[in-house]
Amino acid sequence: MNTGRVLKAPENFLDAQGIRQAASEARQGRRDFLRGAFAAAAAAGTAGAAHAQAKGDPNILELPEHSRGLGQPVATDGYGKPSKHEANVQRRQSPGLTQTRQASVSFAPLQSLFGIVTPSGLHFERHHQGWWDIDPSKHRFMVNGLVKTPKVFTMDELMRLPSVSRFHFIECGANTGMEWGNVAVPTCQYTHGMLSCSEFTGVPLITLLELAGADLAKARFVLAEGGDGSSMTRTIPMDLVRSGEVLVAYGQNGEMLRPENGYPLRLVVPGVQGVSWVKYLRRIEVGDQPWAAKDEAIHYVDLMPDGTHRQYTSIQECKSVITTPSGGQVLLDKGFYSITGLAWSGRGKVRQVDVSVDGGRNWRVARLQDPVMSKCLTRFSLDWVWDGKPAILQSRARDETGYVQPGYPQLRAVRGSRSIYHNNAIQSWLVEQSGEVKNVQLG
Ligand SMILES: Nc1nc2c(c(=O)[nH]1)N[C@H]1C(S)=C(S)[C@@H](COP(=O)(O)O)O[C@H]1N2
Ligand SMILES: [Mo]
Repeated sequence: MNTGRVLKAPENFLDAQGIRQAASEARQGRRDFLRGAFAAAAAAGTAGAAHAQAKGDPNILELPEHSRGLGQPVATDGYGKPSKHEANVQRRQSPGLTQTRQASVSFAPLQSLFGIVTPSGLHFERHHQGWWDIDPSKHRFMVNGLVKTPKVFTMDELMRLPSVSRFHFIECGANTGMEWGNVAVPTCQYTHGMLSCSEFTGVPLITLLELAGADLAKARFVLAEGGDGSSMTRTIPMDLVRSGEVLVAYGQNGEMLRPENGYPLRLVVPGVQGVSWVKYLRRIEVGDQPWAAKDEAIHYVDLMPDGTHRQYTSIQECKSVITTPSGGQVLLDKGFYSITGLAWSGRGKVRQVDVSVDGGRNWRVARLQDPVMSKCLTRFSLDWVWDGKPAILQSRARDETGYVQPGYPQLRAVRGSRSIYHNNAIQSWLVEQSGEVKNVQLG
């Protein structure tokens, strides 16, 4: 059985010519390697390709420099960095989107990640008015509105309180937005990369409301306000806050939040679209009706087929994507591959993921990797032997409420075709006979 080899998509995903060139070089390298191995086997009179390969390969025959020389001393810059061989693994801006310096987005390289956690330096970014590196000693957080005593907290005061740490995904409501128009951006970094998952640490918002003596009988909503120039404000239902899930967070993956992700304080609203996870959080107001702020009246609304705007769509519905093999990658051989990807639901745990390799005619149940957590990314995988013929790979997730991720025809039947936000349709990757993987949309 061959062990499937996937060519990592090169730096410039959009350059199809470059991808082809790199794939052909990689294949040529493999042919030369095998030819050398068989020649060595013939010369040595041994049988067995594995043994022969080992015989001819200088990478196993010769002691490398790192086994003979002196290694580097401990890192002097104090904060570790990835291997220089991983320089291709980066956040990227989509060439298909208009960017200004202040209103910008970068996408996480989902195709290069393992497990469920997004390294903080690769977390996607979405800034409505640029990012800041705020001095935590000057940052203040205020609670006001329907409270007995409006309160102002320093970071020290917040960080003295009992904290919790929880793993959750964050997904921008605009993730996969370009696929509404069947733009077919080339890689899963651009189709699904406004998605990340971290362990967040902070204080449940309900604790802070109680400290301020919030009128919990009257309170129905809170308004969260950010400290950057975009004056990001979002209404959040009290039910989510009451559950204890909403966090006023300062920690991300064991360290303080990164500046791009809201340092020193951000709201974590599990299951809800990214825009409500207000960064540089400076104020929570308790109220009894929604505020209809600019970020919820004109942005992140869904244009429905009947011409009305659906407001306050907040929960990110169940969704999944295959990250390997995915668009821009190249399968170099026939044979065994581990199809793998991510599934998530804003309504709880992922219960099952089905994978199809024939465009949805047949489905097999994928393995879910532990741990499977609520409102968190879940890693799935499925064994596959590629026969070298064109194949269409799809994944379809189901969550613990029984909701099943829709195909494009089902999604469009409900949502029409003029949306920008909240696209959770099944993604299809076409594996061509050449091994190249392309983004395609089925019916
Ligand atoms: N203060 C503030 N909060 C914000 C934003 C912003 O621009 N300013 N962007 C929002 C949007 S639209 C998203 S998707 C998430 C992105 O979070 P990230 O940059 O940490 O990925 O933050 C949200 N919170
Ligand atoms: Mo967003």
